[in-house]
Amino acid sequence: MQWFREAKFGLFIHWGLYAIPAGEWKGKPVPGIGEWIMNRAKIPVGEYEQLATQFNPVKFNAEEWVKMAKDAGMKYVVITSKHHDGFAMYQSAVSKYNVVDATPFKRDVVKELALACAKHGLKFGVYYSQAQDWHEKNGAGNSWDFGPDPQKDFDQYLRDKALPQLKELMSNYGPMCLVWFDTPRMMTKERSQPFIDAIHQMQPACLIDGRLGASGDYRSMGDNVIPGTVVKEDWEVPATLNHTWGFKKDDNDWKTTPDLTFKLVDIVSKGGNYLLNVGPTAEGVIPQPSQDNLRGVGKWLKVNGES
Ligand code: JFZ
Repeated sequence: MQWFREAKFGLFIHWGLYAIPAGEWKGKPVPGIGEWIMNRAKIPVGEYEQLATQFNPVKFNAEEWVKMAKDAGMKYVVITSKHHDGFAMYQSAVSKYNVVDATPFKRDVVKELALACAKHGLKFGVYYSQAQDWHEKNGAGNSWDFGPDPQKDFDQYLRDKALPQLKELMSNYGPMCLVWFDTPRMMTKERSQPFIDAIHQMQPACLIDGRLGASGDYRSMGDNVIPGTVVKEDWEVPATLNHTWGFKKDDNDWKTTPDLTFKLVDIVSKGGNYLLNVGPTAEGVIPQPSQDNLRGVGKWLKVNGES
């Protein structure tokens, strides 16, 4: 826990195929958060999958993202290695539905970021949606293609995709500081245990967040929720800069730099960590207002001697 307690401030990155529609499907705005568009618009797998053939973020530069995080005073970076849509942002032998094998881009995003973090001295971790996988017939969440969850062979999905993919992430990307699991639908303690065992065995120093389905190494607060008082256990607040996590072109309601700075100080004073999110575009660019905000917080930290 040592590094986590000292880190205090991290960069969350929600990036995937959903950055292409960016909140709009067939010319119509889809309500809700950007990375949920497949679910909110009930897009069939066969149609959504086609986005992969268009994914070509030529402006992606891992080192620039990491340098920005450093300028902000952040100490760790967590990227969506697979969100609920089931698309892996790294090369996976378990499923061809990944950024290297299914896109014209053909580059391993997780690898490039892991290397850039190592080079610039930041900790690196991954978000992995262990339960919801809208691409798989037995994954949780996709009822529009595959029917209700209770009728699925959820254990088949866990055994054949989620757990093997987690092991790939633990094997191929150097030291992981944490795995950020999420929305533990249908995850019992028994179903969570193989994930815990694999992480403990393969990377004993890797932390597990609070949303796996069994108690983790620290508590993940509700999104953007800051507790009123000091909390005894270790905790983290995941938060957006606007309202969405994944890029949405019409979400321009940005928090201000003073507000973000105040929230950071508030959280840190109560013993927590602030994991602030950016949603890069389909071209691989972090929206300018996000960059300006994060660098603005970093400037305050510098002036006030905390960074
Ligand atoms: C989840 C995801 O569904 C979402 O897309 C995003 O990745 C976010 C960081 O996590 O959404 C949640 C999960 C938990 C809570 C709220 C939103 N919660 O506990 O308040």
